[in-house]
Amino acid sequence: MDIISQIDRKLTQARRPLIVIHMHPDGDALGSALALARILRKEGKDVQIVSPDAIPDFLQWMPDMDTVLQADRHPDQARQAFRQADLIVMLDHNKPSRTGDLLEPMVEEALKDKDFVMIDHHLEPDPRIPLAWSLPGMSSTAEMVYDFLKQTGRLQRHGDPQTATQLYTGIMTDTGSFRFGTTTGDTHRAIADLIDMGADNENIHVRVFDTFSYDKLQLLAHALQNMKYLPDCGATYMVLDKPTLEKFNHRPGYTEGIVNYGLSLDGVNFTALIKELPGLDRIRLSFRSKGDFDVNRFARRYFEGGGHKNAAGGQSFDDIPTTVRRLEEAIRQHCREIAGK
Ligand SMILES: [Mn+2]
Repeated sequence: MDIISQIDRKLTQARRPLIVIHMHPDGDALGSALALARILRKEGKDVQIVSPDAIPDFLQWMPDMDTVLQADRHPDQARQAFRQADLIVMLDHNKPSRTGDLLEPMVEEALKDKDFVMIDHHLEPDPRIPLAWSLPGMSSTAEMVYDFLKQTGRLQRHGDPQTATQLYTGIMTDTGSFRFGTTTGDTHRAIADLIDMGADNENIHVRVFDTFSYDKLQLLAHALQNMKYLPDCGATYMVLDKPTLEKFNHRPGYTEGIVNYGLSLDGVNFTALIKELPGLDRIRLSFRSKGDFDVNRFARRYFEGGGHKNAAGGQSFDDIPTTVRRLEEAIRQHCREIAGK
């Protein structure tokens, strides 16, 4: 039996599936989880989505968002949800550690005696999950969930404008509005189908991209004003330290998308964003690239991270000046490679 049929059977048998997503959830994690949950609820299942932490403001509007349990605010309810679940569904992440310090032990505990399935597009899925449908070449987990729901006939039976909106948002956000290299004809065919099903594409773009607060726009301006440019390497990077983020009243999701501006400069093939988020014991880094330079490998090698070829994340336990120095050294190491010379 192929993996889709096996996952289909597990979901059909489950009565209380729990869908867990990664920390700092993005449009893809939430879109995939909300759509799958909505369809499974129509099949009479008692579904719980658990998010490790807060939902960014620009995604709050998504249909059914009030059904998501935020674990850092309700840890006891999260614990209870894990105990009660008869199937754990990992979406848009490849290993339990991606769920953060609070949820990881709950996921690990569940691994001992509960069934698991995973649908994900990150490299190297945890080998302890036997029913892992992992396609690292895919644009998004939402496109995989679309394929899954379509191939199992669920989307045709239960799909509605809300499901279409959830999946559309997931695919749109993870493809940079259908422009990254992972966007295929199949991606566009899925999107066309979702628009036919009632996804209001214009409205979704407005809600995700044109709802900045004044503070967030000022934060972006600050980041751009202070961008470092290494023209000989075709690289840029930006730094948002804690005082800066606090000055602009940082909220979850505020730094979303800022990193992409570093790549919009002509001739630049690599960019990084260094973030010293308030309340976190480490510095987070985001990496983006155009073309051949592999930021997944870069993130793994220098900053204990990973992700995709053209979009990845990492972390640093050093302070800002040391992290900046390490980043510059790493960029210099790969200068010619990044510049494509
Ligand atoms: Mn994703």
